[in-house]
Amino acid sequence: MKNTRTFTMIKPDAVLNNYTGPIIEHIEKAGFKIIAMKLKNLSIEQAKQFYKIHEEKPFFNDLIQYITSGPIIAAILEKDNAVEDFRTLIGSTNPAEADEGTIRRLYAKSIDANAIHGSDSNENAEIESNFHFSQEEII
Ligand code: 3AN
Repeated sequence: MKNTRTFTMIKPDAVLNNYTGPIIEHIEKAGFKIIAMKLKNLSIEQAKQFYKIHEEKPFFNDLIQYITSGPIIAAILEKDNAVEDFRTLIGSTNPAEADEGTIRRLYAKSIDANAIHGSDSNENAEIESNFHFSQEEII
């Protein structure tokens, strides 16, 4: 994927707390264009595949249980320097360490329920986008 797209997922804690609207507004105000979006429940199998990179980690089972505990919103976003700028916008993995004004600082409760995901590289942005969307679903 070019340097102009990233993949995001608004996680179950944020969806269930009705933070979807404020988070999407925050993203759009930062200059990102939504080019694909859907609300869905992940199956256990899909969650394990999506987080395969973490399967050896001690928090893996909790992560799978959490991410399948309610609906997520998957989206593809477009902007120059999308991956890096979006990681800056969401803040550190641990919301307690996230900068003031970042999405995780504003809307996340804890490191394991941290409101939002953002791809960490152009390569992963492409893999994650293709995991959730077919070509026809992308504007
Ligand atoms: P990020 O989402 O900031 O890229 P990753 O990719 O390292 O963070 O981790 C993926 C997800 O795994 C995190 N969003 C978080 O939900 C969970 N996670 C990461 N590290 C921990 C940890 N030390 N304890 C519990 N959950 C964690």
